[in-house]
Amino acid sequence: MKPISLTQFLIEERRAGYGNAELGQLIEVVARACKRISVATGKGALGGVLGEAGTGNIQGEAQKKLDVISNEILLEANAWGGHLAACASEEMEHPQPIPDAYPKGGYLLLFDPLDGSSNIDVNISVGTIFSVLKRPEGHADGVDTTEFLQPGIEQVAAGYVVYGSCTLLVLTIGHGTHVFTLDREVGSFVLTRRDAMIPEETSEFAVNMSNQRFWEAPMQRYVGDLLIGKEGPRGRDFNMRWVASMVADVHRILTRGGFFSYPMDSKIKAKGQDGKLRLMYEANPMAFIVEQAGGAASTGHQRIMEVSPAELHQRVPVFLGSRTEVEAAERYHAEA
Ligand code: AHM
Ligand code: MG
Repeated sequence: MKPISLTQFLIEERRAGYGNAELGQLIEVVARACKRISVATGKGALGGVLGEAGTGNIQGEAQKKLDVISNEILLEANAWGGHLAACASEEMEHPQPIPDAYPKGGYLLLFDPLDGSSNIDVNISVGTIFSVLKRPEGHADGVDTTEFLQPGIEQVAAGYVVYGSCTLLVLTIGHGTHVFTLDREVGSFVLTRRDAMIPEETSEFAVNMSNQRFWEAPMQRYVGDLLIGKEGPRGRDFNMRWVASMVADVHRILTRGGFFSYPMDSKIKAKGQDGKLRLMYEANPMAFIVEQAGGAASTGHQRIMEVSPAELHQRVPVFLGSRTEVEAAERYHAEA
C-alpha cells in the first residue's frame, strides 16, 4: 500500500466532509512545529537544551529550557498562517493574540508545548498536546480569555505528539483517532494506524502510587480492589505502569488498552487546586482523542468534555482509557 502523508489524509478527509482547508492548514502548521520540537528534543545535551530555564510559569512550576523553546516554536509557527485568532499555552498566563502584522482567522489553539517535561533530562518520552476550538461569533478584534472557555465537546480537533523512540502524531478531527509516524528521512508524518480503537476491557492501570495516602476514599477503595486482584471483588490481577508523561501513558493505552488516572488528593487540595492536570490543554484534548478511539474520559463524576471551564488554567481530576474501567472508577465515586 502506498504511504498516506498527513497532507493527503487531511485532503481526503475534507473531501469526505470532515474538516476544511483552514483547519487542515492549522493542523499541518502544528505538525510542522512539532517536527522542530522533535529535532530539538532529539539533540539532547548536544543541543544545549537540557536542564532548567531558570524561570517559572504561571502555575508556579519551574520551566525547563525545552518547555520554553517548544512554546516559542509553536507560537512562532502559528503566528502568520491566517487561520488563528489566538493561542493559549500552559506556559503563558494569558492567551497570545495573533500579531497585528498578520491576518486573523476563526480558530483558537491551546497547547501544552512539552508535557511530561520532568522526564526530559532522563531521556524518557515527552510530548506536545493540542486542542483546537472555533472562535465564538460576534467578537471584536481583540481576543479575550473568555472566548477560550468552551467545554471540550466544542473541540474541532485535538492531538498529541510523542517524542519517543520514534516521533508519533495522534490526531482526531471528530472522525476517529489516527496515528502518524514521522518518517525522519523524508520529514513527513505518514499514516500508520487508521481508526485506532482502545480495547473495552483492561487489566492494566496507571497512577502515581506514591500519592496513595493522599487520595480520597473512593480512589482508595477502587485501587485497593485492583491490588487485591484475583482474590478481591474484581476477580482478576491487574498490572501497573506509570511513565509520568501523560502522552506516553495515554499512547500506551491507545495501543494496548489501559486505565489512566490522576485523581484529586489532599496535597492538591491544600494548594487550593481542583486536580493536577489542566482541563483545557491536557484533559480535554486527551478525552476527545480517547473517546474517538472508543474509550471514555471522566472526572470521576462527570464526562470531562462536558465540564464548563471557568478559567483558562483550570485543573480537573482525570480518569480515562478503557471504557469498562472508567465506568468502574465512576461507580466507586458514585457509591461514595
Ligand atoms: P507537566 O505538564 O508540567 O509536564 O505536568 C503534567 C505531567 C503529566 O504528563 C503526568 O501525567 C503528570 O504530570 C505526572 O505527575 P507526577 O510527577 O505527579 O507523577
Ligand atoms: Mg502537561
